[in-house]
Amino acid sequence: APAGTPDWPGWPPEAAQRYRDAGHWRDEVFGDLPARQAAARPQAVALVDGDRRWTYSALEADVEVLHRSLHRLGLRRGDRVIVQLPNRAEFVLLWFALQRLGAVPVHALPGHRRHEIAHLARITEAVAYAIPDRHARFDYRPLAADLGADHPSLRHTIVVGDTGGRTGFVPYETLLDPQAPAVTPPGPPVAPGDLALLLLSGGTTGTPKLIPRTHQDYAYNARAAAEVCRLDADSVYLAVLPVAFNFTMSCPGILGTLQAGGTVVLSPSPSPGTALELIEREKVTITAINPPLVPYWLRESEDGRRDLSSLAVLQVGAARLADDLARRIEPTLGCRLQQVFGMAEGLLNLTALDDPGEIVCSTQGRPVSPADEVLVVGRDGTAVPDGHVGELLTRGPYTLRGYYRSPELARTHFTEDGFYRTGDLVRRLPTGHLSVVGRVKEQINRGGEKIDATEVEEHLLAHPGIDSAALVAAPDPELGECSVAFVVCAGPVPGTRELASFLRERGLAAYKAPDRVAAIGRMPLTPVGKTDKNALRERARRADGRA
Ligand code: J2J
Repeated sequence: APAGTPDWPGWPPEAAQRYRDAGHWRDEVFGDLPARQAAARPQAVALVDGDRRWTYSALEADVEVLHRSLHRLGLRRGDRVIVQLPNRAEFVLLWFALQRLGAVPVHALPGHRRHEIAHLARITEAVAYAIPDRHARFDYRPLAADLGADHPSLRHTIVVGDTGGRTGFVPYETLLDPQAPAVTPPGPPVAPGDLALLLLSGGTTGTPKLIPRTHQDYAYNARAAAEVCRLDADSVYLAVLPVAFNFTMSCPGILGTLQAGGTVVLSPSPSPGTALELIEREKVTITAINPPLVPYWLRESEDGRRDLSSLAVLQVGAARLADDLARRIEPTLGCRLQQVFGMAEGLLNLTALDDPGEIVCSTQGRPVSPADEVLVVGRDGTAVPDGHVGELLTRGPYTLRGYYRSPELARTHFTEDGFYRTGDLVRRLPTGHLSVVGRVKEQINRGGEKIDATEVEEHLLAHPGIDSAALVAAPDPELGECSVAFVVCAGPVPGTRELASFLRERGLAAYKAPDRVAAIGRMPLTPVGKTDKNALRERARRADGRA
């Protein structure tokens, strides 16, 4: 149903009809993709994780077995399942099995902790939670046990790896049981307009928002991106950033590659050593990273130890790439740079592979769909001329019309005629290319990781030594931006380490801890009495914000 459900608003019927007529939305659901490709190219390699490889026919076989086991476990169409898995094959296999069932994966990031996951469990009333045993020196099992106790809707914890002897946890391997009975009757078929997944938004309101994506809109997102990247059955995509991230998943990422019949290689870590070794070994043709990784990749490739000749395209996005850094990429890595300006909410901009070098190095690309509508507006809401800075508003065939279970956000985040207010300040060139110059939303973009200032401030205020707190972005040579907490304290001022452990104990993801803390006698206020964040940002920039 393109019109959505009580949980989320869909597209108006006339828009939906236009998207179908144009061939953007097709009669396709993700659960069918492995079978379709297994029929077309059974022996082609679909997925590589270390020494483990799946052909399309092996992928289909595992997905079908997992699908049956999940059904036997009691999972049903429409059920939400929080998936918090790192870059391992199990993520991809489980994801497609959930799709076949019509269940909805909720994409948590590996860095999320009790606070974030509990919020997801609360909003989505998820019935299951999939975790690794350990990853990046964190044990997810105690977290899952705590959550299960607090959220009765969470009936199953699926563990990839060792359950640690905890009863009630389902070991992932037991789901690969070939004896699991076929799902009969399969129930009403999953429809292209059904909810396919829930993505997390960077958030700007104190609580992370959930983004509903349907089969037809998300499949189009991946296909449109794959076309701009010219993916085909010979493409080999290396997943470096977390697989759950929209960028890695569908821009064109894992889904765009599998739709094209190519090969997805999973990098267990974003470290340039690991990734460049995989590029050489697996003859990777395209991969995607964020700006803070770029200098490391350049340095690592400069010694020429690795043969990177297969690499045709390096996508860089999620935060602003400095023009000067952009210019070094093609000469050093010998591949095309593609800038990517995307958002989990939808709109995706890419530079084209044949765009002039100056455009590729100084803009963040153009919308991938001819049906994407883009407005650049001034403070009064009216369009500004090309070349002038304004807020980017957008609507289109793969951009949400509202958040999941959050009707109260309709008035603040969308215009009356359905445009999503991105909160990004851009300049549009006559060619349609967009250059990102800043933002109006209260978000900190820490090298691609989004931090919601309000959310962190609420936690800082819970610290007994802090009377008032404000979190702002400051320029950072490595991350592009880092976070600075301005605090008003009657007594001793807590340092960054103390605050990091305070926030960790409150269950907050580590990347949200302030990079710097600065004591201040009194918060600067705007004429209407709100914290003057512009003044604080200026102060953080000038004084380096150090306490
Ligand atoms: C400046 N800011 C950018 C860029 C995103 C592909 C790529 C990235 C994301 C993503 C994504 C930027 N230059 N090149 O979902 O599919 C900032 C903007 C934007 C916000 C969205 C994808 N690329 N940004 O980063 O949902 O502020 O998605 O609104 O995490 O990141 O963040 P997120």
